[in-house]
Amino acid sequence: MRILHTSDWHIGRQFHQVTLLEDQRHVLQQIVTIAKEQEVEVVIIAGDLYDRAVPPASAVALLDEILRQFTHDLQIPVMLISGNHDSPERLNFASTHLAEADLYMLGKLTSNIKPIHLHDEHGVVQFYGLPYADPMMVRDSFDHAEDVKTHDDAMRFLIEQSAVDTKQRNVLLSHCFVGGAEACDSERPLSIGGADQVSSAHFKDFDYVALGHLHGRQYRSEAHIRYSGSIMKYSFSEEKHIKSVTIVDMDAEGKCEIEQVELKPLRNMRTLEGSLEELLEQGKEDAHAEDYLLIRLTDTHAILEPMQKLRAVYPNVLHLERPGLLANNGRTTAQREKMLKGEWNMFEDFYQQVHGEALSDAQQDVVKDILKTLHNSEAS
Ligand SMILES: [Mn+2]
Repeated sequence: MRILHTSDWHIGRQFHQVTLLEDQRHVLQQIVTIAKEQEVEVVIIAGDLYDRAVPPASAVALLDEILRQFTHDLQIPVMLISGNHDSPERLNFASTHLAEADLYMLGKLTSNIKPIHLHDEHGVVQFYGLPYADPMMVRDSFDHAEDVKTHDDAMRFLIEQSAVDTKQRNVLLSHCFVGGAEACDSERPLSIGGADQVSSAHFKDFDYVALGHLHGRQYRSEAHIRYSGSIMKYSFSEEKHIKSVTIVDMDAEGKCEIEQVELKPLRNMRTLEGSLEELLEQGKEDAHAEDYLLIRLTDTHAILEPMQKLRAVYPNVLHLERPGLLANNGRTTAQREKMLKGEWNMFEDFYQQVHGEALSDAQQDVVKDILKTLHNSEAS
């Protein structure tokens, strides 16, 4: 059986007040194309379909459009679970009816965990989907679950309840944090202080484990226990990530061959460092000037409206850092003298930029007087 595993779509997410919907449509459309070209037999999505429990209408419309292309246009079954960003009840809406159309939306945990059966030429493959649930939700959903205190307890309990028939081939979908895995800045922690991690030992009865939650693609302890990673970069800490979907070929014995197919973003996320002058110059030649950028300006003097100047060549600068200024702005007593000079130099630069000429001698005296008065009143 050929499976396409993806997760962490986060449809409707904003990044530094910019909506990413167009970028998300671009990569989701690629996933539809990959599913078609690779002739996959099922698409599985391991949680965080939406970025928020109450997603904007435009996000709901985009998910609807993509799911329709899979299940209706291409006739590929889709199975998905909720993640910690999704609302279990909302994702579960009309799921019984949708299942009749091969769209399996497992939004909400129930006390009756039953696999979905899909068939290939070798027989049945059982797909177990565990919607995201914290320990309290597990205690509320089951009798006799009062001992479930941690996420690890919850996973052990849910797998026991699943009563997996190991004579069949089995696939698990889960949205969780497997111990020792590598996190990044765009994931919302499941709980504070490391109590959110689960052991990969719970997954021994499964031939493939499709994980969601962590946004960097990676596997844990064995190659078939893996995170597909998010569909695009959602923080600058993911700058070096390669985003992809995972294609899994499962043979008659349940052995898996794994391939990762890269996704190409509409706009990449990058960090640029240099002086304003250098960056403005290289921006003119930059074929990817539309990328989402974090810019670190190395200039040590004050600059008037640097963001506006940068956006003239790089329209999607989202964040600006001034390491050059920080280096100049130490606040120890020993550096007080230097700081006074720093303020003076900054004002000189500022005046020069606004008026296009330097301060006259008389103006210099006035500014120096003002600075002295300010510092004296601060000292007293
Ligand atoms: Mn996520």
